[in-house]
Amino acid sequence: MTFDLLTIFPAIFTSPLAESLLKKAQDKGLIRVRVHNLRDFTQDKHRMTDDYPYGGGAGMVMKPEPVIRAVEWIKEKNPGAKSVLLTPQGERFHQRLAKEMSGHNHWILICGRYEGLDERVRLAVVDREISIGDYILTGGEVPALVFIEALSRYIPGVVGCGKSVEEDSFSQGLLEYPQYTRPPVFREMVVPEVLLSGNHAQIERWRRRESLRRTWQRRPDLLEKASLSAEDKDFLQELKNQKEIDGHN
Ligand code: J9Q
Repeated sequence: MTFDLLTIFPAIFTSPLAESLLKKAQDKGLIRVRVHNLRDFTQDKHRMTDDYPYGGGAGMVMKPEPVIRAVEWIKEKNPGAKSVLLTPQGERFHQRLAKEMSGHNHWILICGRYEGLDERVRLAVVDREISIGDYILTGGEVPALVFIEALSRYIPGVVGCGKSVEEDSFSQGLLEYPQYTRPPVFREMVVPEVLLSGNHAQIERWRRRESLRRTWQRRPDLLEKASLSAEDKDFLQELKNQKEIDGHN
């Protein structure tokens, strides 16, 4: 899978792409990430990528020509490439979208700045618009990294342990159960005995229940879409009944 990044701050990507999962995925040839400086697509003497907004107002707006020139240059050489604009106005990114979009193998990611992008860029060259959530950011660079990592994880061989992609909390639709490692007692806090028992059926049952408990406590909205067994539903009913009695937690 290829990602072509368009940004006015290429250095932001240096470390995130040079460490951990994304580095290994590149080293294995499973993904290819190319970072392009939008300034290199300007044609004026001062290599300007932004300008004052027509109609006035605070901040600067990204000029259309460098972005459009960059996207068209990449698309000419790669007719299958699709472009994504990272923007708070885009479709909300989530796990299902990451999986879906991992089915396409060439993405051009346009990192806009917060004040905005000339509207004609959208009309001319943008195929999709994606938001990673409702918060203020300075630019689309961090959202682009989120996009790259989330899609890359669906490429066979990128995630070390083959099973853990679809098993991971969001794919399952539930939050993760609590994890422990050595030592068995730390500052008087003990590891649940069942985890030391070696009884794998009991351990699986405990983990499932803790996932359900956490999800019910912290993200009850997720339970609506999760696929739940009769035993899961019984356990959730127990939790709710217990809450009626306790009046808390
Ligand atoms: C470019 N806040 O926010 C959420 N998803 C994308 C963004 C974003 C932002 C500012 C600039 C993208």
